Amino acid sequence: EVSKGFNGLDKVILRDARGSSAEVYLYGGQVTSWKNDQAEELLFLSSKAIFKPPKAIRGGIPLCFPQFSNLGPLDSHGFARNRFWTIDDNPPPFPTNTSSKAFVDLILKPSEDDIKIWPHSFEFRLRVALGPGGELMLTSRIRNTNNDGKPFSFTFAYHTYFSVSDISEVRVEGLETLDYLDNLQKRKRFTEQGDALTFESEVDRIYLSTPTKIAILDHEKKRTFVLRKDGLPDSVVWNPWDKKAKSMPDFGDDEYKHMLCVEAAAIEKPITLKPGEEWKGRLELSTVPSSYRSGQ
Ligand code: TA6
Repeated sequence: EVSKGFNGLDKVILRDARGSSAEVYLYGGQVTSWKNDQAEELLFLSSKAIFKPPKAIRGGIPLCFPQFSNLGPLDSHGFARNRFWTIDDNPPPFPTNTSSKAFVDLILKPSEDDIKIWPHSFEFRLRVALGPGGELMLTSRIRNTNNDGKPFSFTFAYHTYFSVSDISEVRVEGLETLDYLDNLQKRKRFTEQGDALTFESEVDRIYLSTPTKIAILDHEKKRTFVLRKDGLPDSVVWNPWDKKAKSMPDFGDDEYKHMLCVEAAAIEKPITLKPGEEWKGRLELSTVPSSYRSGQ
């Protein structure tokens, strides 16, 4: 159902029969909450998030489109997360394999002003759904609707903020041995050593050609997030740590200890669409109990 969220901004609340829930703001088309059937919040949302356009909401799953970070002429992460989306009442048939009843379809099309800064027409349809086991499923479908015959290229990320008990007791599995671009070293290319990722300082990396499945283990909660993706070859891993955290007005000084961004993305090879073509990028988040095998 649609209700009023922070600052009177409209949000849609999804609930399933088992008690899982999710919330997505029409502002930014941004998921800000995903709770399991124990009503535990699984996403990080900063206590200092500013729910005031044009500032992006700090947390949940910001949508980075049509540009990831500063990889182009637009403001960082593009403008989809800074726009009001609308509910799509009659979406074209959604080729999704879920019988999910708890879902909402949103749509974003560029305004005249948007076309001035990014001279293309598009339809960006987002479906947010709760799966049969409380999984959170996001499907983005982006279509080139240019009538001037022009193709366009874009980069994309589901900029997901996971809630973790203590960043110093988190491991990420699935990115071992892969190449990454280190944003802290002018995006120089490195190769990950052969063990799971652990965190003891600022990390900001774009892992390239990553597997469909990535696991994020939270020691204290004995819980593993499982991220499954399709159409999104790259994975960004980000924690600002203390210094950068202090420099962000919409982020609490200590909040870096309780969040980690692992972002399903298409960055190294931008997506190019001819008029009429559509791209689909899917993200499915779930949790499983995990016996945290520290040090293994
Ligand atoms: O997640 C990677 C990143 O590009 C970082 O470099 C950092 O800038 C982060 O996104 C947050 O960006 P934002 O514009 O939301 O403050």
